[in-house]
Amino acid sequence: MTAPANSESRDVQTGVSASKSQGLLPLLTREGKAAPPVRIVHLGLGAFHRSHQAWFTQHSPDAARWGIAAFTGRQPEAAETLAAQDGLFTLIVRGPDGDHFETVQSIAEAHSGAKTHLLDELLAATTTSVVTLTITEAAYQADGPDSPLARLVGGLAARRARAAGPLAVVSCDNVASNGDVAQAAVLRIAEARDRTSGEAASLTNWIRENVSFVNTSVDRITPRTTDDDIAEVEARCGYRDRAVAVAEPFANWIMAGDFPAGRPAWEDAGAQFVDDIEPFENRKLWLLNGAHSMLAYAGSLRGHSTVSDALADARCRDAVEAFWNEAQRHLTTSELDIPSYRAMLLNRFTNPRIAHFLEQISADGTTKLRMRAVPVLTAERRAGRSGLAAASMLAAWIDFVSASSSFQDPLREQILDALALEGRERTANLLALIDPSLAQDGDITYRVDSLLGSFTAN
Ligand code: CS2
Repeated sequence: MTAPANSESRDVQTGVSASKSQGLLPLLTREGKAAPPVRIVHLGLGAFHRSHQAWFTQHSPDAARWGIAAFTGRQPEAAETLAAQDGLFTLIVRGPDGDHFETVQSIAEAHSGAKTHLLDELLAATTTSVVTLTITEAAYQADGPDSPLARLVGGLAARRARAAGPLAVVSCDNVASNGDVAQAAVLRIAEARDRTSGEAASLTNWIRENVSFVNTSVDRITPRTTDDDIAEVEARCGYRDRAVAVAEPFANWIMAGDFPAGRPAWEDAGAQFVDDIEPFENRKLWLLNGAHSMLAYAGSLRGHSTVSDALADARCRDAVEAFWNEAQRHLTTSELDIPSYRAMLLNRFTNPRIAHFLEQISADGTTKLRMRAVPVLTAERRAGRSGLAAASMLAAWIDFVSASSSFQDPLREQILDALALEGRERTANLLALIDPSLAQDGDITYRVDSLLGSFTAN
């Protein structure tokens, strides 16, 4: 959806600090005006949080009552930049015909994730009702004491100690059943804490009884902000903003679950609340994100650098369409309306003004493909078919990590070890890092192995 008509989307001059120094344009700030009171805590302050949850909150009719305190992963920089602007930032909504600028005001505070005492304080406040997460797909498996979910558990312990009541945790990462996965990870961490704390009453039980984990499907293409985008805001809006985010006009947020302490009226900003989220989440993860991963690996191998460039290459486009054909056999709920969803995706991907870099998408392949390619391959195999297109995505990933020295992945070291092997064993070991069940199926290894090199061949 695009910005609702009642949004405060346009007065770009509002909130510009009058103090000019050394000929610089004034910095975007609130100019002493109050921020909305914090009732949402966010972990994982990045561009997607700004273009999605912060934007939906801003567009809710009760936005004035719902401020966000957003924490970065660990590094302080993004928080410092945003804090210097009182949490304000410009969203460039980049449509096919031009840019639209919007000052988003819903982030009331921005903090470094390292400030755990502050996180504890905010989570222990009765006024805090919702925690949103964009901590990356890979972080749901990270168990270290300093992982974002460990910090969340620390905050929940503080909330329990203060008897501050229930709240909702809303995972906004591209993970299948993201709320359930978040819940399982949080309970695992809480159980470990209970074992060492020696307390009679358990934190685990408190979380079970008081914390609702909402499942969501989130969608808005948010390419990395460039220096040109920052310069464009200076030129067009007349202020300096170091926290600009860029996104396509489309935005979608589907949720299923309870909000025991309330929430903004996000439905009035276009969010949907459903009882059964699984079909919607599969449609998005398989069709949108699956196509993205296909293009990221096949497209990079064929020398392309953006989604739209890769899609203009018939070999890549055919691979995407073939994968969609396989995936859609398992997306049968009628309200999913797959033909229009596919058509809309092609439109979104070919927005000529969005440079969505494949490099950004190619990171963390083991985690992403587990959610994007494996379910389709498994479903195809179960139906007695080969899952050729899904297998070709896996082969493209293997070729990609073989060719790239700088790929990012939480399992990078294990990938490098497996890459040193040879033949079918090498393929099986690499597939096992995505999902052990893949390597146990000899036919899959054989098929993926035989597809290696297909995107690099002429
Ligand atoms: C992309 C997603 O980087 C990626 O893995 O597939 O970030 C994608 O752009 C978003 O999910 C779109 O909503």
